[in-house]
Amino acid sequence: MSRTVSLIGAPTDVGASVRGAGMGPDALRVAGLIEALRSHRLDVMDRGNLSGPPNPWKAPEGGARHLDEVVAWNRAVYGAVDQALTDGHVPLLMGGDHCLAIGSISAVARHCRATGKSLRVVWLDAHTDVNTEAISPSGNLHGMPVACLLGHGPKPLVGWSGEPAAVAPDQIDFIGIRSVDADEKQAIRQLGLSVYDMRHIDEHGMRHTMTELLADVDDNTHLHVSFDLDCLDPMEAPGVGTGVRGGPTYREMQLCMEMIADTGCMGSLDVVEINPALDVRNRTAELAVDFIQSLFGASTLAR
Ligand code: 4U7
Ligand code: MN
Ligand code: MN
Ligand code: MN
Repeated sequence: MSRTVSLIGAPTDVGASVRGAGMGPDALRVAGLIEALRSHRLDVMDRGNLSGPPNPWKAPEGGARHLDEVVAWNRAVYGAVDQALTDGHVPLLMGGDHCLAIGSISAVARHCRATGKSLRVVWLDAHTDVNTEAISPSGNLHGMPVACLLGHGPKPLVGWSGEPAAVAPDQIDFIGIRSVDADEKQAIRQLGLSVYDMRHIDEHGMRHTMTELLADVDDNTHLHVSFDLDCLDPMEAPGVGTGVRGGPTYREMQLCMEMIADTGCMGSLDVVEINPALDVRNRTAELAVDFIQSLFGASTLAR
């Protein structure tokens, strides 16, 4: 794993209908992300914030809200993540809402194909984000990135990796799921997605769940982690727009992150959906900084 991390800020909430996620990148900086990573002897390059169109706050059209704006932001994200990977760095995308994973993971998928790496995506979220414009109850594109990456969803957001689908269903695993919409459930079954929902974690524990999920990760694996802060219980992480009670605890999440770090295979990361407007004294961004450190290999007794 490269020891240089490229921080890429994407300050937008165009994929959501709750305002505020656009302040996420600066909340992470204020919470000390750069200093924290440097304290673990990582080289950190802060690439600053990308720019893109403002949020027009319009109603959905054709089942999707702000499609043009979401395309524009994702184009910027794709370019920046692609550049970071070309430079041999680990891109850390600071959202912004979760629609940005389309550009981020499409760039990662293209890079993996070019370098012969096998891509695995770990989706940490309360939601599966596999709605399409045909079935979404909200029209919000932050609920559709997985569908787009699998080759479904609005046409302008599909095919960015150079293939019809950036990832195949067996390349993505979901952790922490506890809110899936009615038609989304059917899509999950049809696609055969691996969803480790909260019941699975309750019954088997985080350790067993992660052991199972990471079992076939090997030296040639590029692990991409897409971390939606609403994965956590809202008691821990109040600063999110679409919180759902009943999420993993702080300790369970730490174990999840540490087990990912132990593979040594994490090559890229999204940290999304932090909403400082709904937060309590930047607590959710500070929590995110704790977990990001663990993902990069910090642990209680590690130097
Ligand atoms: B997030 C939702 F209806 N499923 O599609 C939708 F419940 O990126 C929520 O995971 C999506 O935070 C949440 O609007 C998107 C809703
Ligand atoms: Mn999400
Ligand atoms: Mn979510
Ligand atoms: Mn959300």
